[in-house]
Order: sequence, then structure tokens, then C-alpha cells
Amino acid sequence: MQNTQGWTALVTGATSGIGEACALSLSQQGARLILVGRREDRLHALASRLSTPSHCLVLDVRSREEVERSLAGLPEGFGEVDVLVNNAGVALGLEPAQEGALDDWDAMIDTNCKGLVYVTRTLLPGMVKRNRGHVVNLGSVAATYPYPGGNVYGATKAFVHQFSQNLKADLVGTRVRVTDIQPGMVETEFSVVRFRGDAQRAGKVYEGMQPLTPGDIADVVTWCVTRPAHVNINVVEVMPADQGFGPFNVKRR
Ligand code: NDP
Ligand code: 8X3
Repeated sequence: MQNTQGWTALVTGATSGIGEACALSLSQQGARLILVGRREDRLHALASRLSTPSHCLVLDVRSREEVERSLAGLPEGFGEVDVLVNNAGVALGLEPAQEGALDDWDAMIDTNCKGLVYVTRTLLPGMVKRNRGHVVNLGSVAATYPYPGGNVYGATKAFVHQFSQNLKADLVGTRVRVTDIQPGMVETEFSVVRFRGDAQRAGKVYEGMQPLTPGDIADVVTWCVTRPAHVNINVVEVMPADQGFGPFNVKRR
């Protein structure tokens, strides 16, 4: 097991759910944190709960210009990122594709795919130069298993998976590692965001079953990054015991 004492970790989407839990867990392991998200008050509230130094970065990962500028200007002591947790992501809507809103599709592609790529591309040269680093991408079971209304969200997570695998291909021979974490149902603000603030509808998603907690996923992320330096965990798929796979859906006439 590696000790993360003195490491710098950057977590996107640290204002809620899985990202917040990852920041807390990595801080407990001794890492300094760069906390990224759009809601500044939440970033500062989280920073005050960490046991290690942190830097709050109010940033919309969809803006390439903002990403490049703010990551180029990290303060003293935070400039060399050892662990990047690309967690910021959204699902918007659950309509069938023929009724989906293109604005929602744009937002999912811009955040889940393009935002993740911008942050990765900006930080990767430093990791390669230092021959040390770990990119942890938050994918999803939706990358592999389609479900009605998952359309573009699932496709963005398939992108995350394939990008992770291809990053790994490019980084062979360096000590920069890449992991794709693919959770199933985790109770966070994910469904509230998906259903545009309809908390009642969001609550129904997890009704009568025990979902994963953000802490369950943070445990997995922390386990992956603390493996010995020669060990790369490529993909981790993790579901609640109460979630499973559907049968093929056959329409008979
Ligand atoms: P939450 O909605 O609780 O958290 C999403 C986070 O992403 C927030 O911190 C939000 O911060 C941030 N975010 C969204 N858009 C942007 C943006 N443009 N720029 C910067 N930050 C942004 O959801 P989860 O914690 O559940 O989701 C985290 C990741 O895990 C996502 O990638 C999601 O797809 C994935 N996932 C979630 C599952 C689940 O069941 N919950 C299952 C599988 C994967 P802010 O709004 O402050 O910017
Ligand atoms: C989130 C998991 O199954 O709600 O990525 O799409 S699911």
C-alpha cells in the first residue's frame, strides 16, 4: 500500500456526493486537496472539514479556457497534482431519445466528456514529466448496460471508459496510472439534478432498496490510488447488492 501523505489530489465535482466523499477520504489519508466545482460556498464548507491543506477552485469544467487558465495558475504547494479524480458529471432527463432535449445532451457531453478531457489534457504533461500520477475517472455501469432513457448519458460514460483505456495505452511505460470506476446506484444529488430539482421523483429511484453511499465509492477510489506504484487497476464495476441486470426486452406481436 502507498502512503498518500504529502500528495496533492484534485477532485472535480467536490461540492456534492461522490466527489465530496473522495476529497474527505483522500484528505484523511494525508493528501492536500484541490477542490473543484461551481458552488463556491460548498467548496469552502468542505475545505473547513478537511484535515489537510486545500485550495478551492471555482470552475466550470465545460470551459476549456477557464480550465487551462486556472490549472496553469495553481498556488505554491498545489501545482504538482499526483491524483486527479475526474468526478464532475451530470445526467439530465430520462426521456426516450426521440424526445430528449438537445440542450441536455449538449450539457452531458460538454461536462462528462469534454470537461473531463480538458482537465486531463491540462494536467497530464506534468504527471508524465514527473513520472508519477494517477487519473481516476468516474464512469458508470451505464457505460456497459443500456436502460430506457439512458441514451446520451450512457454514451458519455462509454466515452469515459474508452478514453480511460486509451489513456492507459498511451501511458504504458510511465508511472502514471489510469482507473475507470463504474458505479451503479449511489444516492447523491445525481437524481435530483437529473429530474431538475424534483426531490420526490429522485427519492423514488432509491425507494425500497439500499443504494451505495458516496463513501462506498470513495473507499474504492482510495483503495485504487493506494495500490503499490506498479499496480494499475484498470476498471472497477461496483453495484449495490440490491441492483442487478435486466433481461433482454423483446417486443412480441
Ligand atoms: P452529484 O450531483 O451529487 O455531484 C455532481 C458533482 O459534479 C457536483 O459536485 C457538481 O458541482 C459537479 N459538476 C457538475 N457539472 C459541473 C461543471 N460543469 N463543472 C464543475 N463541476 C460540475 O452526483 P454524484 O456525486 O452522484 O456524481 C459524481 C459522478 O459520479 C458523476 O460523474 C456521475 O455521472 C457519476 N456516477 C454517479 C452515480 C450515481 O448513481 N450517483 C452512478 C455512477 C456514476 P457543482 O454543481 O457545484 O458544479
Ligand atoms: C449512474 C448510474 O444507473 O443511474 O451513472 O445510470 S445509473
